Amino acid sequence: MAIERTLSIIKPDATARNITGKIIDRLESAGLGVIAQKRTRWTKEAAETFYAVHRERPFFNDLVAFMTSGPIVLQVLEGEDAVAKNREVMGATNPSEAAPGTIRADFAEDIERNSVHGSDSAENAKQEIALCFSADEIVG
Ligand code: 3AN
Repeated sequence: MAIERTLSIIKPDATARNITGKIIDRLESAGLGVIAQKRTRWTKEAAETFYAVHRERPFFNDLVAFMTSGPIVLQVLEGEDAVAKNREVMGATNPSEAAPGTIRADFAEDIERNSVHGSDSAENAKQEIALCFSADEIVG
């Protein structure tokens, strides 16, 4: 297994409920290390750029509105098989389909307000990390 990096976002539904620590605990307990982290609030432009791949989807405008509705926590996670490991710990996009014990099964409110994002491939992880962090903000 390779040491990988992946982008993680704690979404506005989770920051609003003050559960960022609980979510980070799940990630760290699974062997993922936080090597970059910042709390911020996205502009509409930043959210649209990040989710550009979903531009044609019917939920795009709602997703952008939600992701700009409050603070988020951007993180780079590092560890063995970090991309797949993070998605395993997150659980399925729709919390009603998420495996028991996953972040989304335990904390997500619905398919949109689903508490966390995780890159879905190593290639997308590289792009998303570059979009959200400068090299000097990542300290491994
Ligand atoms: P994931 O975050 O599990 O990789 P994606 O990349 O398919 O899921 O979707 C990106 C985000 O768009 C999701 N995290 C969720 O917030 C939102 N989303 C996805 N599908 C839907 C849907 N059918 N209705 C509303 N929001 C959705």
